[in-house]
Amino acid sequence: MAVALLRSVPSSFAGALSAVRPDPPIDVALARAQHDAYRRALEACGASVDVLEADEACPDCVFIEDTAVIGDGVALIARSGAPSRRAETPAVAGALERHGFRVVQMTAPGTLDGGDCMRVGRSLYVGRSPRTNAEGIAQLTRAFPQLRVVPVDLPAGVLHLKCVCSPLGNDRIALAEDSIPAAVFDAEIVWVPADEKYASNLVAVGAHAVVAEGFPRTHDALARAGFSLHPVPVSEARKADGSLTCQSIVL
Ligand code: CIR
Repeated sequence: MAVALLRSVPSSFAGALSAVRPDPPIDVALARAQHDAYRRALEACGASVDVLEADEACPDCVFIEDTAVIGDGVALIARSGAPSRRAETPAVAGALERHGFRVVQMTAPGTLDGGDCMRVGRSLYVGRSPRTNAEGIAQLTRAFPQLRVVPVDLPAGVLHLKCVCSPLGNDRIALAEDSIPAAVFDAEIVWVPADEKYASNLVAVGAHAVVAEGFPRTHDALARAGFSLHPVPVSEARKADGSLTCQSIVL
C-alpha cells in the first residue's frame, strides 16, 4: 500500500511565500479544510496517510514535497532555493528515517526543491529552476547513481518542473501543452490543455488520481487514460503558488 507523508497547515500559512501577494489573502481555516479534503482523497485512492505536525515557524511547511527526494530506499533532504524554507527539513528527515529511508543531506552551495524532481521509470527529471541550481543537480546525481538524471529547462515564469507535468506511473506523464517539448521525456504523454495548465499537477496513486477541481478537459483526458478521479478544492494552496503534488511525498 502506498504511504503518503503530509504536513499540517500552520496558523502562519497566510505568510507563505507567493510570487504575487494574494488578494483576498489566504483563509487559513479554509486551507485546513482543503488540506483535509486532500488527505481524504488520498485515502480514497488507497493510500495510507501519515500527517506530520505543522511548524508555526515555517509558513510553507505544508508543501512537504519540496523538502526531500526519495528513491530506492534513499531520501535526499533538499536544501531549498528559498532560504526561509530550509528549517522545514529536520522533522521530515526524521519521519523518512522512521519509514526506513537512509537519509542523505544536501549541502551548500547546492539548492534544490523536490517540486523540481519527477521520477519516471529509471529516469529522474530535474528542473533548472529559480530554486534548483547546477550544484543541487550534481548532488542529486550523486545521491541516485543508479538513475538517469535528466536536467530540464523550464519555461519562463514557472516555479517548479511539476508546475507543468506530473508522473502517472507506468512510464506515463501528464504534460501541459506549450510548456516543455514532449521529446525531453522518455514517457507516454497525457496532454493537459494549455489553458488548464494548473491541472497538470496531480497525484496519481495506481489507477486513481487526485486532481484540482474545475478543469473539465483535463479530467476527461485522464478519465480516457483510465484513471478514477478524485477532484479537490485547492484555492488556498494556489494563492501560495502551491498545488497538489507539493502537499505530499508518496513513499
Ligand atoms: C514556495 O514558494 O516555496 C511555496 N509557497 C510553494 C511551493 C510549492 N511547491 C511545489 O509546487 N512543489
